[in-house]
Amino acid sequence: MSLSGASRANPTVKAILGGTFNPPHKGHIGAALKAADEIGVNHVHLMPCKLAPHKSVGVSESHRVKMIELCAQNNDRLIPELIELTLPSPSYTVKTLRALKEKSDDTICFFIGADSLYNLNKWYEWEDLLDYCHLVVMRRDDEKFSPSPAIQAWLDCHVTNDKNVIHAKPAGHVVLTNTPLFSVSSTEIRDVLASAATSEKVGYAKQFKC
Ligand code: DND
Repeated sequence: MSLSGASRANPTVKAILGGTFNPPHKGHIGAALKAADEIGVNHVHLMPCKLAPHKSVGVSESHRVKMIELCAQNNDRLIPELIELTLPSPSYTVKTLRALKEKSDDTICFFIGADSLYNLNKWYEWEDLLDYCHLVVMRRDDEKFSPSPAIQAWLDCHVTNDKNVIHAKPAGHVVLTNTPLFSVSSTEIRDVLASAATSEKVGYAKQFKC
């Protein structure tokens, strides 16, 4: 890991949205770009997992990567981050963050939706996540964030309203953003595409493409 004085004094903040991305959609991209705006970061790295730790994925890794690359081609604020394809499976986020920190001293802001926050205590070594990153949480289905008491207790220790902390400290904080609600999910898109006729599929894909 590089610990040069220059990079510590003026660290680069790298925003990463990890996902299964089956498929990626406007909810992922729209919310992530708004969250990036809120914390004052221009680019968002889209990081597809190799093998999801928590669900089975019925589409190939190469197909999901291709979709991420198409998103990045359509928007120069988006950059593919393919490190998880090179790491052992399943893609545990804490292990990925460690690997990223081995490569670079960048401050990492790991973006998650509120639904991921509510399940965070099921993630592998979840209480170590903030050793390596800040977590930036995007709204999902509700204006408010309403986690379980266990997550709320943890959140109370780490949440900050000061978004400048992201740029001043290397890790350890949670930011709850004011991103608008994007009521779309990969599950919904898969369900519609599975049942739609070809012409409807094209229209629906256009509606939700990034
Ligand atoms: P998902 O399968 O939820 O991704 O995985 C998200 C990340 O969590 C990936 O990097 C996983 O490897 C990691 N994870 C999950 C579970 C366990 C562990 C790690 C572990 O280490 O044990 P999706 O493609 O479904 O969604 C990507 C992100 O976008 C999620 O955080 C989701 O909440 C969010 N999202 C939205 N945010 C705002 N508005 C919407 C959204 N739709 C999805 N409409």
